[in-house]
Amino acid sequence: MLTLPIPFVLSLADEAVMSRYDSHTVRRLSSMTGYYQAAEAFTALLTVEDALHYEVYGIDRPAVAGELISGITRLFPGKVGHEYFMTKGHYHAVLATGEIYYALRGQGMMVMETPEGEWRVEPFAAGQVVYVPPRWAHRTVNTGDEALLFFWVCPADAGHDYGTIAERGFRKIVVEVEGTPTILDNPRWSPSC
Ligand code: PAN
Ligand code: ZN
Repeated sequence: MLTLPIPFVLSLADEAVMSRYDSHTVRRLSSMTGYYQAAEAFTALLTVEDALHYEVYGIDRPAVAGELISGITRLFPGKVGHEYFMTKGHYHAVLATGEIYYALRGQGMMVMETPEGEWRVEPFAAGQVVYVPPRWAHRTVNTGDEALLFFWVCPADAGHDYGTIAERGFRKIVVEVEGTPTILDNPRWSPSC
């Protein structure tokens, strides 16, 4: 099936949005239940407000080989205990698919790992591009005090496997230690699934 070119404008103004998008996904704090280390701090935050945690604007395409999907994600700043706000993170359902991430505003890190046990945590501040190769699960972390905004592009048929990360987490977490973003072993990481 022939599909048509899609031009759109991605503004870098404070409330950056795309001039065209097909989907808008909203993740509130409550959707992050079980993801952070500090359960009590999480509950305390949630009691104050089930605030917007991150949002994704996407250009949707048919999930067939050759098509690409793209969009922007805005991840708000904050911490649960000492752990910085982050996205859920996922493997692609089709493991053999990669992705490009391009940071537009803010300060952060990308946490990545493979089923074989390789891991990397890369700086992800405005201007930084990270190529996520096939087989690498990926999560974005906001270590700054403004929203972290980034553009991403991946194969339309990649799909998302959230379950693996939801159950066992990533091997590494990013927490504030004496005012500095610091990479630590995840004490709750478990290989059992
Ligand atoms: C991105 C992410 C988006 C939201 O579009 O899906 O930033 O993060 P989570 O998927 O971790 O909730 C992507 O990697 N797509 O494949
Ligand atoms: Zn992805």
